[in-house]
Amino acid sequence: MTYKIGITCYPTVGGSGVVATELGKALAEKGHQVHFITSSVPFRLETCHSNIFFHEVGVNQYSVFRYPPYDIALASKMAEIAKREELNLLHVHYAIPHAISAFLAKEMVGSHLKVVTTLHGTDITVLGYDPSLSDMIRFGIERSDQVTAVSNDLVRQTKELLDINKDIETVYNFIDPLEYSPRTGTDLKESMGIPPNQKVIVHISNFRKVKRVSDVVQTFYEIQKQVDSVLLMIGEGPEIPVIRELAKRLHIDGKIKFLGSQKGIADLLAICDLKLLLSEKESFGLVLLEAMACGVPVIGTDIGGIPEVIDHGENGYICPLGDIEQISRMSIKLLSDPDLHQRMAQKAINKVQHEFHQERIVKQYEEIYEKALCGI
Ligand code: GMT
Repeated sequence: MTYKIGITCYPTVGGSGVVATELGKALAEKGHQVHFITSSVPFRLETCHSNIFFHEVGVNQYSVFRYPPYDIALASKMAEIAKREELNLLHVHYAIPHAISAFLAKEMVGSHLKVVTTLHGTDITVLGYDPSLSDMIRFGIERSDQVTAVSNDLVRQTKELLDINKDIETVYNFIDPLEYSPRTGTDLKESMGIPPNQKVIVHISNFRKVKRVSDVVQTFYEIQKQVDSVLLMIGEGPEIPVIRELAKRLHIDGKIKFLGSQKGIADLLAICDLKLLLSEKESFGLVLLEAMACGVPVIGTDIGGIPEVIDHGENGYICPLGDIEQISRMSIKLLSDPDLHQRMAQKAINKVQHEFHQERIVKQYEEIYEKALCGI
């Protein structure tokens, strides 16, 4: 059975946009007709596909509007596309405002149009605490036909924080195995001026406060005292100047390469030996999967969905939030023992291929669509 599906997400850089876009691409490959309804072309939607359509949401800038009404324009576009293209369902990623706009569109089109909402994290773990939004988030979730969240921990937090009884199914993040897999034979390390024996540690994020990037720098400060290493910082965000300043104060700025946003992440991961994600909020941690799929062991904090991704001592380590001493100790142990590193790298690859494989997760979403359409 194939469906006509409208997908709405934040189209700029970010895990939720990546998951939504990769899902759309995979669904199209399986014969579904996919209509992206977003403010601009999702950044991962690089290739043309006969089953993929893009509908831009334009907002009227009329001068009486102090704030252009994006949510209404989105609802209106969703309803227009749903009617014209005879969509079966809208799958929205991120509760605010997408679930609310989808609810409005459904009211306009009729109850045969189903709404599936996927919660990605900060729509609950940050916005859920905002009294001006929490009732609206609850409403959007309760009025969706099916709701998913990207980890068991996010399901738990959503139910507790918003006092919701509705079933929320965990559907983990996934990666495209063709894009993320171990690679050898690149001369990238050499071309970046990194000596062959120097270890490469990497951090990838949007450099917001929740990512605690200063903990990454503090950890690297300890590591480089004992292991000849370099730190790659990939991504852009408001904390970059703070991090640069910290690196300077610690006299390790010469050992840190700030690469900004990058497209060929798999090529960069191929030269990395360890990935650090030391966030204080992280509903899943898509970047962990990307690293693991490329055979890079990971160290993450014991918060959110991270313990559902990393098996402590098997394919990486889980350390207490902010415990620089323990994180550094584990990093040095991993970087100094080639056999341990090799074992963990292989287990990381296996875990991603078994539990977070695109095929498995896309099938799970298709089953959820079926449930929504059957009114279960
Ligand atoms: O990590 C971010 O701040 C971006 C954010 C987003 O909304 O795009 O990512 C969230 O969704 C990803 C995909 O489901 C998850 O892998 C990230 O863990 C999650 N981020 C947070 O919970 C902070």
